[in-house]
Amino acid sequence: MLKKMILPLTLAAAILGLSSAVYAEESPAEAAVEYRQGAYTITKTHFGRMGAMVKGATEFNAGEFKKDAEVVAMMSQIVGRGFELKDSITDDSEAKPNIWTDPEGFKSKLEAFQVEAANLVKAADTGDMEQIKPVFGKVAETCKACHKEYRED
Ligand code: ASC
Repeated sequence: MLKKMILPLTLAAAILGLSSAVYAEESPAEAAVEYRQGAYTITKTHFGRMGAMVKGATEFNAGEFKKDAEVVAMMSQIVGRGFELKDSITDDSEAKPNIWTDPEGFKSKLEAFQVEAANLVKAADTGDMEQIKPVFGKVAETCKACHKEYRED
């Protein structure tokens, strides 16, 4: 009887072990870091597409530019959610602790990004690269300003 149980029990243990490895629970901090990195990856992708058009590395397409600007503006409203968990820093993270010790400063940098990203959508509506270019530069400055204080290089 006991012997008969060895195989099924071993199998059951193996399956449980496997599934707990596959569905390993992330810590809340790991989940927050992944959320932020996902949001910033999307932001960077669309910001990069616009940057290539601004530089003339790819041909300017007003419709695509507008869509990219809209995604960046949307992400600017979302990324802050990824910092809600206090001190959510892992080995993977480049976030600096002052995000949570200087929340007002961090918030003002985030809001500057939101304002300029929304302005870029308006500029994109003109379809005029001459009007878009300076506003794109302003958005880039808000990225840099926040990274300078709140991201490890
Ligand atoms: C990017 C990227 C940033 C910003 C910043 C703008 O494409 O990854 O962090 O633009 O360099 O100045």
